[in-house]
Amino acid sequence: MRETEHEAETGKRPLGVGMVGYSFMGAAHSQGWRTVGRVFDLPLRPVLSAVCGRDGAAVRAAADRLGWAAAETDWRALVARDDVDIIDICTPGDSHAEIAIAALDAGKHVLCEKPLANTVEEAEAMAEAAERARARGQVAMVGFNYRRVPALALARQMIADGRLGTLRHVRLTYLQDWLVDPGFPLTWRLRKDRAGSGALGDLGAHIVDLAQFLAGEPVAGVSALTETFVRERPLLDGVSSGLTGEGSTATGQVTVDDAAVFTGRFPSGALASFEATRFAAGRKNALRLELNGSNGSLAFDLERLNELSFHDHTEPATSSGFRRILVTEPGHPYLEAWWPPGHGLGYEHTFVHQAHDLLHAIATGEQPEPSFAAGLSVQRVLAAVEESAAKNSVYTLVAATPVTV
Ligand code: SOE
Repeated sequence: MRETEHEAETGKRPLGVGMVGYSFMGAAHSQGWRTVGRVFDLPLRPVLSAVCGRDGAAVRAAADRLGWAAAETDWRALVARDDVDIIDICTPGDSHAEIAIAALDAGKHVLCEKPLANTVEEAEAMAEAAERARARGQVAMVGFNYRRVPALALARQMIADGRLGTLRHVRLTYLQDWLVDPGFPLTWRLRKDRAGSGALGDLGAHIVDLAQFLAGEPVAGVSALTETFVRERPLLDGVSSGLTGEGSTATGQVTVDDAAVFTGRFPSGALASFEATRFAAGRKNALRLELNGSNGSLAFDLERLNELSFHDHTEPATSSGFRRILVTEPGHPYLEAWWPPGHGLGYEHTFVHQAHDLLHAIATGEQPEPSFAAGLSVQRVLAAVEESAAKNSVYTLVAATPVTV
């Protein structure tokens, strides 16, 4: 992207961003790109060059609403633009691999929403393309934004510093309830051909990535159960979903999981448990975790994301217990750029931090995390969960006992 006089004076090199997709994640990423330069002092200034979507009128309206200078209806034209240096992929998983590999091969940096892909094979091809691009000085990152909650970045630092001692338990749940109503229509997230999987890839991907991020090691093995509670749902509009004729009121098959429950083991011997569901009535976006070690425990609840609970087991039992760390000090991750202590951040700030970390990596030539290789590692855990659940092999039936419990 060409530099203006002003940019030459401020020393902030402009970097053009091109975003594919403009729904929930597109809006969240746009917030990150618009805000990052106003909060963090970086040698690069992101320019929202163009946003892309198939529906011309809708994407032009989105460009206006979200602050993008132009609109494209073909992602290939977006990748070809000279004023785009970063391709930001905010589409359903079935298009991640094609767009990311083309963008990397065209010399662009890439940010790709999670999960990295719909299959391990796609994720492997993406990781290989990212490796090739790395040699050319390009970076690629996956949008596991919860790593950038300051409280969770602090948790990782504390664990790495040994504050928990040897990890024994890694326990995460991610609970939502937007599918409890059987009348909720068959959207793309409920179709395997579009989303790859259901709660497992959407919510489970986050907690698998966080487990590995916090533990500092990959999950080595899993045993799993998955379930689809509501197997048939009304079609949004037959034509738009491509499944039936104009204005159909027919139903369609749900082809993904509604919930996944699985255990895991780390190479260090620590045990993990995971639960991802869209049927936890009353839970809106409840990502919760607790890690227990030989010297203490950490606990976190996304619905109270400025807080981290810490128990130091090395303290005398008569005065120890979980205490709340309010993660708003300038010495906490990312917080120096924001408000004075106690003023708190929210969900959207994780996308500002994500934009910061990507731009910082481009400016310094470092590899940002999570890399596509980290995204592939998560994809392999998701595939193992699906394989274990399909085999049902590790699920041992308990002999029936004629008793009222
Ligand atoms: C699912 O509804 C969802 O939007 C996920 O796709 C996001 O990754 C998560 O951050 C919020 O919930």
